[in-house]
Amino acid sequence: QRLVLATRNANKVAELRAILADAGLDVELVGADAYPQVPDTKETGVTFAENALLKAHALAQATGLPAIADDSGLCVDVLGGAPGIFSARWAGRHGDDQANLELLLAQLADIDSEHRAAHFACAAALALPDGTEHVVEGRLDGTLRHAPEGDGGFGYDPILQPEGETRTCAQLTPQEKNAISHRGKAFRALVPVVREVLG
Ligand code: ITT
Repeated sequence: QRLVLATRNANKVAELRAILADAGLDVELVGADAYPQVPDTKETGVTFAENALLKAHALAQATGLPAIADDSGLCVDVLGGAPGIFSARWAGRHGDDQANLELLLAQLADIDSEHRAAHFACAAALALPDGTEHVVEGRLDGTLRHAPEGDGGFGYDPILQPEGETRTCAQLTPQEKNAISHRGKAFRALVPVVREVLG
C-alpha cells in the first residue's frame, strides 16, 4: 500500500516518517517531492483542520493515491491565538523560520514569564481519491522563552518549553519531541483510521 505525504516541509517529513514507523504503520510513504508538477495548495482555510484537508485532497486528486497532510502552527494566548495558521509566514516570507521566530520574540518582549502560555497545534488529515476524508488534531502546551535555546527541531521549537519540561522543544531528542508533540499525538490518532480506511 502506498500513501503520499502531502507536505513539502522536510522537517515535517522527517518527523512524520519516524512517528508513523514507530506507530507500526507499514505502508510506503511517497514524498510530495515525487510530484513536482503538482502546484502548492493555496491554504485558504481558516482552521488547521480545513487547511490540512485542502492539502490532502489536492495530493490525493493529483496522484490517485491516498494522501495524508499536516497543518500546524504555534498559538500564543496573549496574541489571541496568533500566529496560528499563519505561523509559517508570520514575518512575511513563507518558511523563513528564523525571521518568524525573531519577529514573535520582539512582539512578546514586554510580556513577562507568567503570561507567555502557548501551544503547538497540528491537524492530521487523510484524503482518498474518491473524496473520503478524515481529520484529527493534537496539541502541545507550554510557555515561551525570552530567548531561543537548542539546535534540534525546526520553526518555533527553540522558544517553546513544554509543560513539565525544563528544556525547549529544540533541546529534546527527536524521539522525546515526537512522544509529546502535537504532531505525534495527531498522527498516532490518525494511524488506526488509516489502517481501517486502507483495509
Ligand atoms: P506544508 O504546508 O508543505 O506542510 P508548511 O511549513 O507550509 O509546510 P504549515 O503551513 O502547516 O506548513 O506551517 C507550519 C509552521 O508552523 C511551520 O513553518 C513552523 O513555523 C510552525 N510549526 C509547526 N510545527 C512545528 C513544530 O513541531 N515545531 C516548531 N514549529 C512548528
